Amino acid sequence: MGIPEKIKAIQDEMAKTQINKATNHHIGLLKAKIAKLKREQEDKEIQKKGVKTDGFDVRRAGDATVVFIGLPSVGKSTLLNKLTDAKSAVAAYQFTTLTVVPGMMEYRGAKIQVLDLPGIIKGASSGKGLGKRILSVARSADLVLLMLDVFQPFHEDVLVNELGNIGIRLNRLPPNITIEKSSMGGIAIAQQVKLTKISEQHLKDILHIYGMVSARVVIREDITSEQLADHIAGNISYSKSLTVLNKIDLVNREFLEDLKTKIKSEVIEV
Ligand SMILES: Nc1nc2c(ncn2[C@@H]2O[C@H](COP(=O)(O)OP(=O)(O)OP(=O)(O)O)[C@@H](O)[C@H]2O)c(=O)[nH]1
Ligand SMILES: [Mg+2]
Repeated sequence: MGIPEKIKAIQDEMAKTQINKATNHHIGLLKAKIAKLKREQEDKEIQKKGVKTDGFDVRRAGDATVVFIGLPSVGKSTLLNKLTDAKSAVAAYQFTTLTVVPGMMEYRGAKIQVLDLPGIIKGASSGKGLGKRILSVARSADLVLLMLDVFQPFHEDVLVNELGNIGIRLNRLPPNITIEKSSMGGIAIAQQVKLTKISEQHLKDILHIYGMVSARVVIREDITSEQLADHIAGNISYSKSLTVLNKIDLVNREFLEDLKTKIKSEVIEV
């Protein structure tokens, strides 16, 4: 069985498992196994191509870099053109922008590089179209600007998920843990805080999935199993993000106020 089939088999098993307290542990391990397989697949792709599957080539400039991530036609290029000296093509149809378009914005003496990107769609992270390359640009950005259209305000989850799938975590810090492999002695855990989201056994099981049988683990934060798997798998980037709700000129105040009670996170109206 190849890696994609293995992933599929585990996903099928997850779909069949009811989520409750008793199965939490099991589901957590399955997720860790998937994370590990995905990483192996990524490594394989890199080996095959000989180069890292990096994003578009853009020379970083200025004091900080901001990238625009959003579905097609939400108005990314329009905003770039307003904020910077760039002239990125704007049109009423989808997928107008096909490559990275950089612009430079000056704000209180700071030069901020703004990168306009092609729109992404659900499934972008699994390599549909240019998806992966587009998303990868966000990896080294100082700020990811998630852009939503006022008539499609619930797409934030899609954007967060797609970025998450390629290992970009938004508005989160790396987990405060250290794992040092040792040659013998099993897994020794030093807990500086009480773990409430994961049991000690579960933690050991996840380490075993990654082939660690002897290690010294120091935990300084109440972590989840996902955070643990992230830490072991490595290659995760942690970026800051803001969410913009664009095209608010098309609706009235009442519509907007009602909408904002339904959106989970805070948004900046543009
Ligand atoms: N009413 C209104 N229309 C806007 C606004 N921003 C952009 N538009 C329009 O929305 C359409 C799409 O704008 P673009 O800036 O090309 O959108 P994009 O997100 O760059 O699209 P892709 O490059 O295809 O991903 C164009 O017809 C714009 O004129 C806005 O704030 N208000
Ligand atoms: Mg565009």
